[in-house]
Amino acid sequence: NARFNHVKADAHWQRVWEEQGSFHADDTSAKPRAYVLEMFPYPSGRIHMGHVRNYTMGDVLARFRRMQGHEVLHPMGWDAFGMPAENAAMEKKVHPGDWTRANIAAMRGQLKRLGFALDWSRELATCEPDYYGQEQALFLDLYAANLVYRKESAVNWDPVDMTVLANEQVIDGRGWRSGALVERRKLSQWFLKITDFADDLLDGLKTLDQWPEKVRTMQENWIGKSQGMRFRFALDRAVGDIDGFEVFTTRPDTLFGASFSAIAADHPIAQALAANNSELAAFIEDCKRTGTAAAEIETAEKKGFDTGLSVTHPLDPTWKLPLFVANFVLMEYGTGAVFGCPAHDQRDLDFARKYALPVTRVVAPSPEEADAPIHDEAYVGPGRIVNSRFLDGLSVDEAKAAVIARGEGEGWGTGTTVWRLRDWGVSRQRYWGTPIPIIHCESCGPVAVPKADLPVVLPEDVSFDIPGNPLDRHPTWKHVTCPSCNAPAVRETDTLDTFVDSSWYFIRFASQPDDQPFDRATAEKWMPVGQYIGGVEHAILHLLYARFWTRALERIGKIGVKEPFTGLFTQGMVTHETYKDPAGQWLSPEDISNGVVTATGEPVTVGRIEKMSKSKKNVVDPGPIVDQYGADAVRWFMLSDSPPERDLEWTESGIEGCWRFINRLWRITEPGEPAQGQDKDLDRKLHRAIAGIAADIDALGFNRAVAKLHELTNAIEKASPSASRDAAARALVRLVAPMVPHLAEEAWARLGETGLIADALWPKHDPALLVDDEVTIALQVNGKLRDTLVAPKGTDRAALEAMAMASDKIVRSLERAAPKKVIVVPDRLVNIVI
Ligand code: ANZ
Ligand code: ZN
Repeated sequence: NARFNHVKADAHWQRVWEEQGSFHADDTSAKPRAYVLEMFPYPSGRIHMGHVRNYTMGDVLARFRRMQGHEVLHPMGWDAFGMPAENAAMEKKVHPGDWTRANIAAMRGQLKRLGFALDWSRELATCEPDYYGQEQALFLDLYAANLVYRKESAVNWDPVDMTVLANEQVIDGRGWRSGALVERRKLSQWFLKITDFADDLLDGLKTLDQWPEKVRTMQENWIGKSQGMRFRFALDRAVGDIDGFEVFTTRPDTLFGASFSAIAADHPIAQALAANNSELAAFIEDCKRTGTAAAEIETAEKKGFDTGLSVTHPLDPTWKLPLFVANFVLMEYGTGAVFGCPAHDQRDLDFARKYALPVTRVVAPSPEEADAPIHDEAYVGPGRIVNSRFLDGLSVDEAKAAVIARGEGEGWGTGTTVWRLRDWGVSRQRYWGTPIPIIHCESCGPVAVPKADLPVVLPEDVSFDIPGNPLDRHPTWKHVTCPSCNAPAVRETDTLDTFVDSSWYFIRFASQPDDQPFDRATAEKWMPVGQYIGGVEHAILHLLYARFWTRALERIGKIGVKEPFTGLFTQGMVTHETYKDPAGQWLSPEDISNGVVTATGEPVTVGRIEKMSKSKKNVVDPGPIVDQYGADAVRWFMLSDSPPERDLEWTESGIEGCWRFINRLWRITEPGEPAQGQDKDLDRKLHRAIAGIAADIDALGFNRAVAKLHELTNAIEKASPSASRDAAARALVRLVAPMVPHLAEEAWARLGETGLIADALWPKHDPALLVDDEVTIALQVNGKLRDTLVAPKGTDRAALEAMAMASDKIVRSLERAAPKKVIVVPDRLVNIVI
């Protein structure tokens, strides 16, 4: 059997592992624990190469930790709520639950065929009541602790589909499906008080030294702590009884660059003015049609309405600024009013150009640029203050402090700490999500569903034939009695943002009792996750929400952990060449044979190497590849070549190379007649590999570990028969086991070893064999380096002295002088004093 039979071996060992419960994590084990977790997948229908790469990395680490004697928790589950299931329901007329569960079944099968060392007994799906019911319980705990509240807030409303759209579903101001102009609407929505933890979330980042720097910076910027100011503008003419208003700024240093002030369309002053100004009223209506997404406000044309009023500059009573109502000022943010500084804010600059307002530079990167004109781009960089009277020459931060001090001294303004972070709006007007466990009663207001009545289960009998939220129009589901007064009442029909589901699943993996979200003591045995692995696309939201949720649970005494993930690794993407036909249409790799379009014989243009995506048709489905080459070859491919944080290009030749390597491993681990004799060189190579590969896997340097395994394999192949060679081949099986576990089990059994390699320990290395046999000795005369020599390690003093005296360079340096003293430090140096 010169060839490794992956078809047989894969199925066999996967069954054995399952039967023996090999990867069952034991809560009561006395061993040191390791919690290895990859971000759980959304059950879209198929496992893709990105999943394979992600889960292979986690699997190697999990298996390696087991070999190091750890009790490992390595679970898998499904982030199973969300929009695509509802889209499928609308398009294919299948129930979101049926669609999701079928996808889970298919993907579970695919994952199992890759032989991941997962504890399937802990599998969970967020769409099942046993999970989301416990999430509802946690939501109510947070509600009771005042970390949940309800507030009016603007949403993107699609007037044709009669539905709320997520920011991603608004494209150029229009609903992605209906194409209708999206409106801003106010709805009462549920919020989680993440801002309560802003400082702590920021501080905590400092402790996360096993997170990528990049991710920590992204979170820091997202939280966005800075110094700001609120101050009052006096109106030149009162509007009703309003004689001024407050503005909020993060750049008080630029106050001398002000050229206008602006208020939101729904600011009380704008509303009051619109009451007898139909033109303004029409403008306000128009403003409501801009979406709420920051990106959208950024790109929408800046429009304003000149109220004819003006305000007084707080640092100069003779200086008047015109007052506009502007579409880019939001009522929900700050005070709903701003001063505009076109030179240093892009929105203000666009606005100023449109309405011919002055543009004055007040920050310059260098003294020479104090009067450098501003063209199309606002200057938002660092520098010193110019054209600003008493602020001239100060840095931006010094000037901020100076203006705040002046405002506070004179009583027209106050400094504030400002956060970019907003509270987390979790209400979604969707069916396929966790029902928010609240009942609205006319007399009692919002009332928590009693815990005994949880879970609030989603009704199955819903239709997606007409737009809107099926929970809302369900004939009976929402009609209940008020838990506190028994009057007729209605359920909340909003469901939770699916990011809530993924904010605590890692705790539920650690402990999943039936009667509560988790058992504190058991959860704490595993938590925090030692190594979390996933895509960098989750660098901000998911990771921040999970950090928040864990802190919130800590605050209410549910768990003694604040940071959920000690180590974080963000892996690169899997890429592939792209192809086009002569008409410029994307072609999938399957449409091509021998460089031409199979169907037509037309030539194929090979395009750039890009992330696998459906739109570019460069997706390679792992399923058939696993059939053809086996799980181990695919796993090996995922670990080879590229560092794990970089992109990895999928190629046919690459996977073939992996398959050939698997077969080489298979051949050199074949037992033969035991050979005699020692091969010191091979011994040393083996022990270096044992230590080196362990260090590489520890540092998630999988490609480096793979390179070392190639080297060792070459060395074993080249070595003549010896006891050392037999031992090296035997050890090799253990060294490759985390990466190619099916081959390793098969080879292990063939070598006559008892037990599974899944239960075997990592080989021990002999530290003595890691050290070099030869050392470089420094040769000095009066402490000055004159020459070096290479000597066997442990060479004695007399021999070293003799070798030094024989050096030409030393002889020349001595200039015939007689040595007074010779100092020899074995393995290090010889110093001749003259
Ligand atoms: C004057 C100024 C000068 C500003 C300058 C910026 C640059 P971030 O950093 O995103 O928090 N702003 C304040 N309230 C607003 C609102 N309700 N709607 C729209 N914009 C508003 O943004 C803070 C800045 O956004 C504030 O600082 C304010 O413009 C504007 F060179 O004040 B600034
Ligand atoms: Zn009531």
